[in-house]
Amino acid sequence: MRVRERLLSSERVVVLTGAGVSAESGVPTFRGEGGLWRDFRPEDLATPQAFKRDPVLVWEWYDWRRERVASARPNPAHYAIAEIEKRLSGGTARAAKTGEKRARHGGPPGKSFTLITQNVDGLHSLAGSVNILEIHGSIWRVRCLGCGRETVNRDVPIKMLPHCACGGVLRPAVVWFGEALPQAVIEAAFGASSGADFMLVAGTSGVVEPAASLALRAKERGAFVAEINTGRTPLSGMADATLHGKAGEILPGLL
Ligand code: BJW
Ligand code: ZN
Repeated sequence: MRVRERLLSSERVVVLTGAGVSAESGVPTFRGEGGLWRDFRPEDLATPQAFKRDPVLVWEWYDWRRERVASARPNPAHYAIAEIEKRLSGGTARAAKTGEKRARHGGPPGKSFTLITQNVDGLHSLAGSVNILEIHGSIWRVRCLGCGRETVNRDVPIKMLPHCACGGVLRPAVVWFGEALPQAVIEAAFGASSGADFMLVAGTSGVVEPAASLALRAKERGAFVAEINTGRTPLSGMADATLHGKAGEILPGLL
């Protein structure tokens, strides 16, 4: 069965996305040609130790990225993913979360859709996706190292060095190397992956854990796994279908 038919006839669909999905919006990826890790070392910028050593340097890097993301718009890949959610939930994407529209308008019964994203840019929400698990946090949220409070902050540029009302230093509310992912979010992601009958893995290098294991879990539990990527990844070998090319070109074709 072709990927498109599989997708639309599946009952519990999970989409796992990575930086490649935002590449066509002008948001730089991490690895590969033009990737952020070509010019910057992750250990200097994306670890708690780096922030402790030089919080201004780390914030300057995030400020630069926030500025780029602020002017980025969702691309056809983001919109196609939002449309998949909408179709599976029988109406608006919001119905996927509330089940309301499905109940009222008789959309496909018993279908579920979960978007698991490693991206911190918020472009999936802007495109209309609703049931989203942001497993690596959000570039638009900050967390206080003093009181632990997490808030939305959309200032571009952000005031250097940002502080909380309690006097504590604020950090980006993203997940750095060596840090645990938000427990409830990663548990929900493993739950959805374990129960999926179809998983679409798009635009991720599949090298960062535990994100990559979500695809392996879905496969282990019997899901059909399809991958969309411009290149091969460590997940390509186990995928049931690999669609080679740009997410913004392939995804709309699945609808
Ligand atoms: C296109 C395209 C187009 C391009 N269309 N495709 C097991 C084994 C080995 C190591 C570990 C392990 N378990 C844990 C680790 C350590 C580490 C890890 O995974 N290291 C590996 C890299 C070796 N993991 C962690 O540290 C994680 N934490 C953890 O496990 O904690 C344990 C713990 C438990 C309890 C207490 C304490 C600790 C945390 C990982 C956090 C990752 N953080 C980052 C930064 C987020 C914030 C920010 O954005 O600044 O997340 S790193 C970066 O990588 C970012 C991304 O979300 C993530 C994944 O990258 P992604 O999305 O795959 O992007 P790219 O650029 O790598 O790939 C893009 C792909 O798209 C490519 O394949 C292209 O071909 C493709 N593409 N254009 C389609 N148009
Ligand atoms: Zn505080």
